[in-house]
Amino acid sequence: MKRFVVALPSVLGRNASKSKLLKNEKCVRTLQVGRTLSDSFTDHSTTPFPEFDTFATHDELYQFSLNSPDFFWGTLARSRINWYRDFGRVKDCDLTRGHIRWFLDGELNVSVNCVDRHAEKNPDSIALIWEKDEPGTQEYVTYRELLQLVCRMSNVLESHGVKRGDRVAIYLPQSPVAVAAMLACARIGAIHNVVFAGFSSEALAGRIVDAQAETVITADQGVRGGKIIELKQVVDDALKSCTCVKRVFVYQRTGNDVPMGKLDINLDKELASQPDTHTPAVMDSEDYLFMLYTSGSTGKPKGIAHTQAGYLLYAGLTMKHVFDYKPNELFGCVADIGWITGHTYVVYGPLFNGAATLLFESTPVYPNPGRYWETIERLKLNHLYLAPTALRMLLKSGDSWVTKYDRSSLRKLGCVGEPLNREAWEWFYEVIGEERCDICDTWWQTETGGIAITPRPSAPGAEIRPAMPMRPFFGIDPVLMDPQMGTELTGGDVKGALCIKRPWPGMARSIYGDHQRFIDTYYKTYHGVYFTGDGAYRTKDGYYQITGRMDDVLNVSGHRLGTAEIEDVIDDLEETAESAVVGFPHDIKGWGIYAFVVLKDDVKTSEEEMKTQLKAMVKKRISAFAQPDIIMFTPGLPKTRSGKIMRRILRKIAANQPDELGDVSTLFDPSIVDALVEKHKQITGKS
Ligand code: 7RM
Repeated sequence: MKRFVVALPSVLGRNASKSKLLKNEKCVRTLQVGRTLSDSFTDHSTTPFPEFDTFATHDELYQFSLNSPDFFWGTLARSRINWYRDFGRVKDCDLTRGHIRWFLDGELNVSVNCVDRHAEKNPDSIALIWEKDEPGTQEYVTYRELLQLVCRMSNVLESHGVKRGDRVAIYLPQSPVAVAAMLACARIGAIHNVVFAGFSSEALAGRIVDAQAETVITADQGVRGGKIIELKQVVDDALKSCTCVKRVFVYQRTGNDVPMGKLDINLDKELASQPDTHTPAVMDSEDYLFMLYTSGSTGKPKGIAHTQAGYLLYAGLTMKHVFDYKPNELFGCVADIGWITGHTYVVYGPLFNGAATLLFESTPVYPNPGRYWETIERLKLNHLYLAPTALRMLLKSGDSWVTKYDRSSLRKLGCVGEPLNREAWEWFYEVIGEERCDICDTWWQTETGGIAITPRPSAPGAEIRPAMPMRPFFGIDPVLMDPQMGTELTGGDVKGALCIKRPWPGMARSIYGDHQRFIDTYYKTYHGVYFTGDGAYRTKDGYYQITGRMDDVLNVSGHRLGTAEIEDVIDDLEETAESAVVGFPHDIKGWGIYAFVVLKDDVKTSEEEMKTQLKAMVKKRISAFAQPDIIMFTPGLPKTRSGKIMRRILRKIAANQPDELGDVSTLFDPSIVDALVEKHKQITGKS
């Protein structure tokens, strides 16, 4: 078995001595809730909730979680988290003010809960399976090795002056070093701000500046789909507009030469020179653990802030119970750590439970569309959690890429990010899972911290219907609101705005640096309940199906994008007068991006040239996945008399539904609609 060695054999290795591990006993002894780390919850008995074995049915326990949330969550928090100091009140929440506090005055360390306690009990069990870009080059990291790496990383950060409460931007490829960087921040009390390593330098800069991060952790280069990604170069470009950054740690992923400047520090060398033990910081339950940027309908992406204990508990519980994780199983969430799915189901959820978790560095189609299935055969993964967009893409390549590999190790399958259409669901169930594995269509958001609606857990053998997340998780109380009346819709067979009525431990606490925006975005639309931004349908039997976003947020291949973000870039083209971006249904990506662009008078540049320029600008300012699929140059946009763009009309045109435009008489200039329909036909060849 190949071991991960951070390019230096001395850092980690099989022969790490036991005495070194014992140095970490310091933190074991300071636990004040009357037990050692080894007593911690790792029960995997036949009953999933040994804490509540008096409840006969799933439904009873679910009802109890709603009716007695303090007892429910308090019990689980005590049994599953290792605390330095027990908490007092279970919660203190007032959603009208976006005031959310869980496990008050409790003290803990998240990295100790994710690493130390497992390293003590099962030092040689696998923590990370690094599925590197090249098939067959995987590396394994045990809990002992992960602990040593996290400790070294913590010492590196502290020795360079990174302190509790500091924001640390992480711009790294999927790798053990990236996981260790996140956990080291947690260990020393710094707040990590992971930026997906596919974002452009401007997007990265915006996130560094908004967070006022003094520290950046990056790599020389990334490797994905056989291609080199110049990560350090992107950071260098970003730093031209960030004056707050004082140091940049550079991990050698490829070891190729990259220019090093005066802020740059060789991370590999630093790691090698630091001791592999470290005394963790004692954190309050409600100290920030991390922030993660996500797109909304207006303005710049928001730094969603999560705290320590509530997030950790919710990540751990959902990972274990939604996927029915059993000890020694290999868990494979193929999301990137740059997204919330990677935070919760690659890092915190699995490690909290002492699981072996996959770090997938490659793409679903490298070197061919059999990659996922070949990986499953080779690594013998028991769980696979992926995005519908990947499934839809692979479905098109045909069954033979799947069936030529042995998938008998698979036990549970999950997906997240966008609605999973019926065809893809059936392919997932029948072809991938050979009708043997439950499919969990999991609905949740950056803001919810973890899975909120999902078919499992549920009563043994309970039905799973295609293409809907169906049932709320424990403690989650979904409601549908009438968008016109602002009141709750009751009963079945209704559609409305999906809200969640009661607080749960994993929910976001704030938008970093702008609590008012947090209240305005999530708690004002429907007074005092959390508004998700999604619409949903509730069936007669009370099951939930997500109908899509109700605001100007697009979900492209599972990436959340505000239409306003793209418009901002388009408007910066010299020739642009104004623009409107909408989504249109797309076979593979879920949604495609359609940009309507009004040009200034007397523009001489050719349309082709401007299209190329616009795409390049969007790629540079946001990312490649944000580039419009279709750009239409138009003399005007459909506007109301008050000047509001009627996006509904643009959406219909983009979706090839000119017959369903509805009433256009309120438009200032209704004739513009015909012009748009005509031009759309020309561009797409569709009527
Ligand atoms: C985890 C994640 C959140 C948005 C959300 C929805 C959409 C997510 C599903 C889904 C239909 C699903 N976080 N979404 N899961 N739509 N069915 N199972 O994706 O913050 O990046 O996006 O994604 O619109 O609001 S996210």
